[in-house]
Amino acid sequence: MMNLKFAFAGSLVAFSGWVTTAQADKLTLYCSPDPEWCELVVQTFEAETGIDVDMTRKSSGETFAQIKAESSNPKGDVWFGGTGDPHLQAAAEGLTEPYESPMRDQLHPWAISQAESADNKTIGIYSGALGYGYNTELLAANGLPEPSCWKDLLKPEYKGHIQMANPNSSGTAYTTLATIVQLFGEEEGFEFMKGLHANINQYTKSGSAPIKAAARGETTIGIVFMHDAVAQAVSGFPVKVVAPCEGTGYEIGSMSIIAGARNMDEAKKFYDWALTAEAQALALQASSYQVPSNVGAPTSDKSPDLSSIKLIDYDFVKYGSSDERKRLLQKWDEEVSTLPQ
Ligand code: S7P
Repeated sequence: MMNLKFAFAGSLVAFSGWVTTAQADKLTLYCSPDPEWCELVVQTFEAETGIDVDMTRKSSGETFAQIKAESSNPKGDVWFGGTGDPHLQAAAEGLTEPYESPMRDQLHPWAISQAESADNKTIGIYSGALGYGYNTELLAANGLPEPSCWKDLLKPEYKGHIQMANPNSSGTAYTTLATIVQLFGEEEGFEFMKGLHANINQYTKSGSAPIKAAARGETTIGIVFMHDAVAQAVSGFPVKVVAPCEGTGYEIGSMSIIAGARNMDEAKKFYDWALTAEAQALALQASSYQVPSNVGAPTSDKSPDLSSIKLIDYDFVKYGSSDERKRLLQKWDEEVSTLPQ
């Protein structure tokens, strides 16, 4: 007959082993691209690995703020997507963990240089150019001229017709601010932002919201990444995508492991998986038209062709640095957002 004492002890060992396994097989993911993409990534990763993912979708600036606020007791494991600047700031502030994935040799050089500029505490997962889009029907109904340049957006006839996100919460809008400063210089760039402010009807929290609103006729023009405008046009909305005539900035959408991640093994598993061509192909299935960083991942012929757009030499190191990002946001808060409209 079995010794009950040992049987009980044995089952305790088995039980505690099971608890350990169950706890280890999970991942807390902070996700900044569009919700449909985030959800598809989670479902596919869970199905392929059996790892349970607890995902929160927040814009890039908001996610940065959350990771910083939680830094003494980190709750997240991986930050997937969102514009590269706040990922670089997180790296500079020691909020993210260095990691060299075995998948690196499958990536475009721009994805690796993003990693190298941050001591491997982040990596590029996609790229896309900034621009804007407008609702062609609403533009015509209001008798407005077709804009094609950044400076067109300052014309008084567009008053109340333009939407962009708030650069504090949104990586897209911070990219807009940094792009304008790099294109026109800081003084003229801030004059531009003040003139633009006079025409803005709403600053949204999320970067892609303005073009979703334009698609549905709630605003005429939305300043967004061009791929976000393409997504609306492909869905059948009357949206025209504009690559501004003066040239424009771009993003290297990034991914980082959070320093002190509680589920480090799962975080690395997710990171390696997210760099595969198959995982990156999920973006297109979720109607996200960025250029993927894995050279073998498909790019849609509807994605903006970055080689045909006049791109500025966006200074990721400077505009992703902690001091510069804080300084520009504070200046925008004090000198632009407080102006009457
Ligand atoms: O998924 C589309 C996209 O534009 O969203 C990301 C962005 O960070 C999220 O929006 P926020 O501007 O609200 O932060 C981009 O990285 C991505 O291309």
